[in-house]
Amino acid sequence: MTVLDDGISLVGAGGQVLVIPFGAQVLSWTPSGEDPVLWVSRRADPSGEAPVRGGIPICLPWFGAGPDQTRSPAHGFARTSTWKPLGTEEAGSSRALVLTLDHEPGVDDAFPDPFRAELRVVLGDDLVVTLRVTNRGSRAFDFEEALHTYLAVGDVKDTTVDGLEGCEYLDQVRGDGRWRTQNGEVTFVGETDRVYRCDSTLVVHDPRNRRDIVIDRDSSSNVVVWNPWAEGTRRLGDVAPSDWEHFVCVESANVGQDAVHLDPGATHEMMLVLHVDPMV
Ligand code: TA6
Repeated sequence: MTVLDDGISLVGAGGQVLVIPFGAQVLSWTPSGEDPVLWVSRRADPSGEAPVRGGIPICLPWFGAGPDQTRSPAHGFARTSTWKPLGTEEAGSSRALVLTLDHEPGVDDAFPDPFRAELRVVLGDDLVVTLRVTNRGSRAFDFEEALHTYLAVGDVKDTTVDGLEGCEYLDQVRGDGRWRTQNGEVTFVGETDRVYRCDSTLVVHDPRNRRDIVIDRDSSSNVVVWNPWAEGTRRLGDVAPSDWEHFVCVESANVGQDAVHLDPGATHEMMLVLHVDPMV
């Protein structure tokens, strides 16, 4: 039995979702009559010793190596922690699942403050994923978060992302710390790793699959757009050589200068809504 065999499924009129308690990771979402929308690597590590490559990993309470660039594991410990499923709910044709993670004080030197994280996954006509973080301590803290969504696309070289026009971004591939402005839609012509500041609705156009993936967000100041291309894939042990062509990560996030400041007892809620439309 591996962490990948441990999934909880939600099945409803809107389709099917699979969530694993390891990382509270949504591993698949297949709307009725559609192909799967989320990409999972065929080389994903099932051992529970490393993050699972694909689906919607949760980056929390820091992103990458954190604000000081020294923290490990990369993207925080939430994605390699086992969350507690609280059970499923049915409301009309919707199906929901809630999982929680309690982080106790002093367990991790890099993040000593206690918090409760709650992930709510709702399957209706759309997929709605809400991440709530509550400060259970007696002092304020800052945290970073991302829903590191791997979208399955026919070919990333033909894929475009609309909705980021005019938004400022940091180019992590150049790594020069300069803010640039997005001109037109985002296209993919090489390794791409950008942190945008924007709050608009996004549309990922996937002409090969003749569909658009619509991304709505609430309380997320950033969008991270990532594809490793061939070069970056060589640095990853869990992606087969040509599989980078078949996904793009478009992540709802609050990172860097947009990290969330949370007072004692306060809760922050970030929401992601995914929807698929046939391409017209
Ligand atoms: O979200 C983009 C990013 O932070 C990239 O810099 C890239 O490294 C990617 O995430 C994957 O990170 P991971 O720790 O899952 O290998």
